[in-house]
Amino acid sequence: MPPTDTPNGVLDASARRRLAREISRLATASAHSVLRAPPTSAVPPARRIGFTGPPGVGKSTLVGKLVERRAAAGTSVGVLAIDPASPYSKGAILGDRIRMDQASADPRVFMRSVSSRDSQDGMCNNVADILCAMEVHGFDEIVMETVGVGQAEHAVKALVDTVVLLMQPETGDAIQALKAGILEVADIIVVSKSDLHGAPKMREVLASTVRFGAQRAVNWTVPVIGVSVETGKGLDELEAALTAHAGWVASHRTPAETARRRATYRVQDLVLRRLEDQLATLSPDDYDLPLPELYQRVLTGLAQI
Ligand SMILES: Nc1nc2c(ncn2[C@@H]2O[C@H](COP(=O)(O)OP(=O)(O)O)[C@@H](O)[C@H]2O)c(=O)[nH]1
Ligand SMILES: [Mg+2]
Repeated sequence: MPPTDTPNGVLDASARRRLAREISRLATASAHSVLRAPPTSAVPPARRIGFTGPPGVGKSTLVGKLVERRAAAGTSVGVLAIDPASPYSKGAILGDRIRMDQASADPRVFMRSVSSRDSQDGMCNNVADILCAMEVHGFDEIVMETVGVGQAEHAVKALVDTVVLLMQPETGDAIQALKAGILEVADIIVVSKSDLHGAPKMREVLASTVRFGAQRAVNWTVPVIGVSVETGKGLDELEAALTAHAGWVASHRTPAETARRRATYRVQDLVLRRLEDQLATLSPDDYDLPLPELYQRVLTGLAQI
């Protein structure tokens, strides 16, 4: 629900409660119900930053630290953390809340974590709408944390302005990431836990991969930054890279392009979810139909909104 005062990202207790409830509602709402009343985005929109990477790589810890620093500098920040679906997800949510607690005591910071439930792409339902619902509150920045599981990266890429990918030293993650093409979505790469042994080596591997890989964006070379939240190493460098990338976005992407990219993701997400629902209504007998007929049946069902 939009706030009544001029929104500046500083929410009182009741606005916080309302936004938290709205996020929970959207995270589990059907495609159908969202279509009836889609939240609209604010003008001017918030700067959106996504943090992604494997579970345990240090995303929540880094986001907590960064948000604390930015809030101290006067920036209002809304954080959405999307947890992986797992039997332990309750623990994971609690873990995120506790680690981000220090930052969330600041009135300029709003944080919420939601479960990714059973979604294939590691996202919750209606993530595009949740971001819009947050945006109307006037945050300067919106930060989204997602677990890197294949498709999620592409959702993040479509929905935020800057993607920060985290990798930690001494794991097979880098190799896996190279295979899966995950590095391709990153605007900034962070080697997390750089107080640990093996961080310089990991940085070197990633930096040379970036250097010798195909350059994806004109005038932007993906920086690889060693960061440790334990020691504070690399945090200034990361903030400088975020500022530099904001400048790049401002001069290389038009608001219309950004809006189109987000709208494309949104409609694709809604249609895919409708399709899943539609497929679930088929009976075993339907699969005996010739393929063209089965195809037609599914299409007809999809059209019946
Ligand atoms: N040594 C070290 N450990 C860290 C650092 N950042 C995070 N961790 C630890 O890594 C673990 C996972 O962190 P978390 O932020 O929950 O990772 P997430 O699953 O990616 O959100 C926690 O036990 C953190 O304390 C760091 O800079 N150095
Ligand atoms: Mg986390």
